[in-house]
Amino acid sequence: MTDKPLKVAIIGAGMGGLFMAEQFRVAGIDYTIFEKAPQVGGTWYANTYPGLHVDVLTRSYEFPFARHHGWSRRYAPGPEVQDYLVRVAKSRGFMEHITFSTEIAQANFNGKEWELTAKDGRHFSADAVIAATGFLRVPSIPSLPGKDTFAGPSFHSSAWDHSVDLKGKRIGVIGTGSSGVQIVTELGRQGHHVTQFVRTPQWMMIRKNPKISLIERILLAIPGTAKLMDAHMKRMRVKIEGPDSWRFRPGPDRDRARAQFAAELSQAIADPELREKLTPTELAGCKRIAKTEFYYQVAQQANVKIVAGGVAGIEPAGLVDSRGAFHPIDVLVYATGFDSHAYMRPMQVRGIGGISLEDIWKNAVFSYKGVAIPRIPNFFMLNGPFAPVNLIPPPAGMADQAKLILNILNVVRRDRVAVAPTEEATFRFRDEVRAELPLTTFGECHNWFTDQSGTPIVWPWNRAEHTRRLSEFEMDDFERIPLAPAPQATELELS
Ligand code: NA7
Repeated sequence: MTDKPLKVAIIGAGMGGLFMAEQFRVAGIDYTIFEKAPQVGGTWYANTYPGLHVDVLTRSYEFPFARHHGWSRRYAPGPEVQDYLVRVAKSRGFMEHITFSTEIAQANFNGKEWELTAKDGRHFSADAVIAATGFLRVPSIPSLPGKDTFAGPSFHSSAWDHSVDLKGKRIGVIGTGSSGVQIVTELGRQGHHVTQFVRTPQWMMIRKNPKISLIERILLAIPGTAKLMDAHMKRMRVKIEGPDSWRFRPGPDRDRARAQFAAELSQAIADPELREKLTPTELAGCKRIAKTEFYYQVAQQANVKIVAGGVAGIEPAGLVDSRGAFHPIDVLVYATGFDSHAYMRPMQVRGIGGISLEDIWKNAVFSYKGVAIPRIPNFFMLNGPFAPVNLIPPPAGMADQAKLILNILNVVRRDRVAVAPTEEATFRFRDEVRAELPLTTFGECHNWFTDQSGTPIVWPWNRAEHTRRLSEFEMDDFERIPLAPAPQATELELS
């Protein structure tokens, strides 16, 4: 035992990194956040596409320690969330703990502590590492035939190129996930010429996004009335969206949800051909449901074209669809989603005896309860494999994860040891997750919630189960590794 205070490195200053910063501030733990961007915000800093907004109730998206009463709409526009995160970081003193424009490329456990190497070669060290690197972060851009021949500007939805003037341009959007739906709706409403390539139509929930009035904002600032209003909002949400259970469990609620979406679609879309293009064949809940107020309206405008069946190839002046028809395009947007298996990668991580994360995750990604990995000691993740992404508002999920991480860090701090989950406990947990898959809605279809081995990579139970399982802290599930003296520093390879 030594009196040296514990020093923790948080990687990422998005919602997760800021959430952990608050936990460490309260617990009196010394921390530094390394952020590759020049600002906080993570996904809300990176994503700036037209139409970006939160698609869960924004009140449930706030940090519990920094309530905000000034949202302009029930589902707030993205820039408001970004402003909120900057304000929170400034007002709670997180900024002075952040090393900006620093991408950590390597994290090596040397038996005593973590050696971190930034992409530009700078070195740092820490007793423990929290990877708060975000879940849907690494863009997935399909290598479609002829992709590199496209003559105009092209970019991924999460890296919008604002230098491109869209006026008078024919914009192609590939993808119909939440990003594609928000982009097409906004560009279409602005009167741009948009062609959306819909490989798999998806179920959409029509819901209004009203302004929050000044009176409501004032009432939300009063804790007593805010509580009543939040409870009312929650009841309204369940009334509109149905109980949460249908999203992860087959049953009558799911059938009802699907019938409602189908009815909304046929009421909204007059043209039978367009209706057919937009009618999903998949079960409701197979994929994340896109929520929209105006998409169906916009899809029927003369300036918007919906192309069914996906993209067969790309040519300098446009895209060829799966039926062989050519569509002239000047600007191409890939709203094609993210590599949901990347987690903190491409960062290279090496644990006990130099074992690499790449080797550990060679066949499939996995974790202990979404937060830790065997043989990678004193290294924790927010929203790692098996963490909730679908049903539990991010701050609520992070609160459970942070609690477990702090429980483990207390042992690390008290006993000056390195702690990692045992393989036995981790695989027991993974097998429980795996056994749950056939009982879930998303387990019945193809989506990014599962891997090729048939294991979900997301939490398959409800919110109460998340809180319960992560509140249980069994030291038997962990191995304690005595800290060794640091070996001679060696030159670290940079990727
Ligand atoms: P998603 O939800 O993963 O959607 C990606 C979309 O891109 C989806 O419609 C895909 O169709 C489509 N896609 C991917 N590859 C291709 C190719 N090769 N050809 C045609 N279409 C393709 O990503 P989002 O960014 O919209 O949303 C991610 C999350 O971010 C969202 O849930 C929010 O939490 C925020 P497919 O269905 O695979 O046929």
